[in-house]
Amino acid sequence: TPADIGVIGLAVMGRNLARNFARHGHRVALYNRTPTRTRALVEEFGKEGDFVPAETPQELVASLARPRRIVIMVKAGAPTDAVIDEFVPLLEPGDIVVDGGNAHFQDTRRREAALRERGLHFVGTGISGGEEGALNGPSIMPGGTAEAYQSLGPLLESIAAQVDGRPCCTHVGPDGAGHFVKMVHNGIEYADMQLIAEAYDLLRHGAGRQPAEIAEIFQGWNAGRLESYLIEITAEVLNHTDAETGRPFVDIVQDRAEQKGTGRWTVQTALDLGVPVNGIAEAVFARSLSGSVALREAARDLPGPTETWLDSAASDRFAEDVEQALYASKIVAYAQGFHEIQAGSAEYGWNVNLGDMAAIWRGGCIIRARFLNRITAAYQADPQLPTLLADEYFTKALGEAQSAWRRVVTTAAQLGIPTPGFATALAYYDSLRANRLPAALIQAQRDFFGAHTYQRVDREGTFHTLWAGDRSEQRQ
Ligand code: NBP
Repeated sequence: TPADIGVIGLAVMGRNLARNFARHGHRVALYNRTPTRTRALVEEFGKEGDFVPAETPQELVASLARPRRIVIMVKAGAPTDAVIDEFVPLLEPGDIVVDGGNAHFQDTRRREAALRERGLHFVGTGISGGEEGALNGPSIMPGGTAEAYQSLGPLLESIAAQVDGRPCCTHVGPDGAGHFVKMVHNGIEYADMQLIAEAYDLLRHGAGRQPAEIAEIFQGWNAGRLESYLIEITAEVLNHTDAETGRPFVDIVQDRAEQKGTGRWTVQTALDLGVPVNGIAEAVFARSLSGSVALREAARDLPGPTETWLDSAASDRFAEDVEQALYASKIVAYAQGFHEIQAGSAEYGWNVNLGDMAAIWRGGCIIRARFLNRITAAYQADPQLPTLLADEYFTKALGEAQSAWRRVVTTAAQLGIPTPGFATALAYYDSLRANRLPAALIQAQRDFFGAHTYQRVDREGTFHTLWAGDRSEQRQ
């Protein structure tokens, strides 16, 4: 019997995805450039399901039912193009090529257009959840045509994480939509991690709590509205003791955060679209700053405040304030990410359903969290909502949190503890709220030095003041 699906690229992700398909009763054809990986998979996990190993691309293609469905799971970039070029000549119109790697959505748009010319479906698919998710149920964000999804959807939905009986997989939209949404998902993940790290830092260095005590606080938060995978694993990390030194594990890890690039893409794309994603940008910059060894070394002796700890009474209250600040800042970061998806969807004509995106992130992926239900509800109530902050539930939550949030940002500044994520989220909130922004002054400055013109609050038209002359106003 022919195979239901083929998986190309059997490193950690491809291997686990192939096993996941097989465990769900699908017959899975396997191919990897280096055949030892293919053989190892069958040897170790052959009993888990129905595998058809292939040693050449031709063999893989010949083993598949039509229309053929193949999932490419290789390193993003040039390797993905190499694999596409190798397989495309062997395929026939109607066949479906899925790229499950972390491709840039513009690459996906290019590849989709090229394969469409040949009558092939190209489905750029975001897959989140890492190694573990790939095996036990990831969150899956497929782009491409609706026709391709009809054939592919049931297979992907069967291996996706399930929450409340619903698979964490849905057709996101045409061409690059799936990879765009995955990119923003990762950007939000950066922001979420940064905010959690700041909360830890404040409790550790402001309230004087030890890592194990902070783990307990996080466990408490995880029983409430902040319940999420990231809070849960944070508590586990903080509870972990280094076997060698007996010290808290968090203290023996070098304080330099690395990055693979999807956070940077999210910010670069936001800049191109003109969408303010301050929280995500600060998170990317915070990682860059942490890794700037020479910069930090050169600045180590800069003076700080004299007051550096809270007294114990204040520190008890402070933990509650930090919970409020974290929730509020997290809402802002997600609002910015969803704004970017909305803008990308409008720019490229994808018609992405924002509420569905929050729904398929409820399981399988790194940012899975209880409060995503609230985002789905917000977009169900108003699919055109200009910002999540304007949704009734979120407006209320932010209103309740704002005093504590302000206290946290103020205290952090007084104690000299950097909280770029909390601070920029609050600045975004206050900027959106403002009746008048000082942008009026900036526009006036631009008119002064560059005759860039301005519009008036009291009548229509475009104006310029003759700053170097008699300062009379001209209508343009
Ligand atoms: P890697 O990203 O480490 O890629 C290794 C695979 O790519 C191997 O199968 C390798 O074959 C193959 N490959 C390379 Br490299 N160059 C090739 C070429 N020119 N032709 C054919 N095959 C080539 O694997 P991974 O960590 O499993 O990730 C796979 C994809 O999934 C990536 O795009 C990644 O960004 C994405 N992703 C990863 C995670 C995660 O948590 N790791 C999560 C979500 C998405 P070989 O065995 O012959 O060298």
